[in-house]
Amino acid sequence: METNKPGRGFWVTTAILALISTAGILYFWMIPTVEPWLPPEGGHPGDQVDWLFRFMASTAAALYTFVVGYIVYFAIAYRRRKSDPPDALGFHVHDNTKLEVTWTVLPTLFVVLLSILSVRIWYVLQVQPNNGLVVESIGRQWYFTFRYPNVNGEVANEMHLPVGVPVTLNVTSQDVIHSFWVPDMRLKADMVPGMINTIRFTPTRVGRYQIICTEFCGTAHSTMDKQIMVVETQAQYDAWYHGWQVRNANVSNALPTVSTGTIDLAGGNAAAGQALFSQKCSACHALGPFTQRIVGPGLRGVLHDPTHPNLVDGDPATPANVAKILQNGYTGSIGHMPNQSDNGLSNKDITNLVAYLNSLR
Ligand code: HEC
Ligand SMILES: [Cu+2]
Repeated sequence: METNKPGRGFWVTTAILALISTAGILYFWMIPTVEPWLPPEGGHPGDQVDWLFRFMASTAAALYTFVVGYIVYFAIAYRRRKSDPPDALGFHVHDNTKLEVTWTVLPTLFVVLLSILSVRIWYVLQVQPNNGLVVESIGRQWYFTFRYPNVNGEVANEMHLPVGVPVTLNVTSQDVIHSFWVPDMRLKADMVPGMINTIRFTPTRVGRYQIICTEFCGTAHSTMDKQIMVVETQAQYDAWYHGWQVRNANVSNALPTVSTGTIDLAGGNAAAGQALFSQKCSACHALGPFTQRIVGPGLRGVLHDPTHPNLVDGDPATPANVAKILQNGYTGSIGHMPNQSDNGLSNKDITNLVAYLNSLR
């Protein structure tokens, strides 16, 4: 006669599943020590994020093993046998209050526990009051810039931070939605135009960590992984920081103006233009011939190449017409050249950039 008492097969299966799930728990618990795909944490609360990941992954591995394991075991153990009559009925169980309460209450408690553990880390990341160093990062198509207290303008390319100092990072975007991701720090924040998102962390390990944009943001999105977060000693950081204070001493902090009139090209400073170029244009423009593309055309011969008599908008290649493109932007067959405001340029910046482009041969 059939019975609902678990037999020997059930207990053997349970023992095997217990072994497999223990292996699963150990595997996930030892990440990232045993797994090269997860880099070691570079900071706090990245360590806590990893702890939570290990906890969730290992408990999920154990649960998954038992759920799938029992489904397979029961499907085999209680299959219809050749000897069974065609109208055979399985063993039916109705209403087991104790069991039903257990399988409702235990998962509920577990989910509540997960929420509590997650909220604690979320609090560290997003809610704690500002302290330490406040840095801003601005996402642009297709690079990041950074602003530091008491440094004029923006800092390009690398973001430096002193090790062990808490950082409040405010991120936003100039154009479309980007997302600021530093895998080593377990940090991620969406960069949304017109909105500031804040994350807080403390880098604890000296090193160079890749900054990646993880929100598809246009044709050159895939190139938005070249910039580095440099975590270094306080002395090294101070030297770098003072370097930018000096370098940007004459940069204006005023918001870029959207000008409508003609820009006065007299007195342009090619050296200042060159510095601006590497900061604001080199993500899209190489200093090679017109045919050398990044996003836009190469600009070395833009004003002095006999084979390039006209600009992309059809106007003759003169300084005034280059200034007009910098002012208004231009969208043509190659792509989209942002206008003055989107590139964050003052009139003076344009004057200097044109002087620089004019100096290229
Ligand atoms: C987001 C990418 C991007 C950025 C940033 C950018 N440009 Fe462009 N630029 C373009 C594209 C694309 C074109 C070509 C547009 C077309 O014709 O389709 C272009 C065209 C130009 C041209 C016309 C070139 C020619 O041969 O006619 C000049 C000059 C220029 N850009 C200068 C600059 C300068 C200076 C900066 C920095 C302030 C800059 N651009 C920033 C994408 C960019
Ligand atoms: Cu992006």
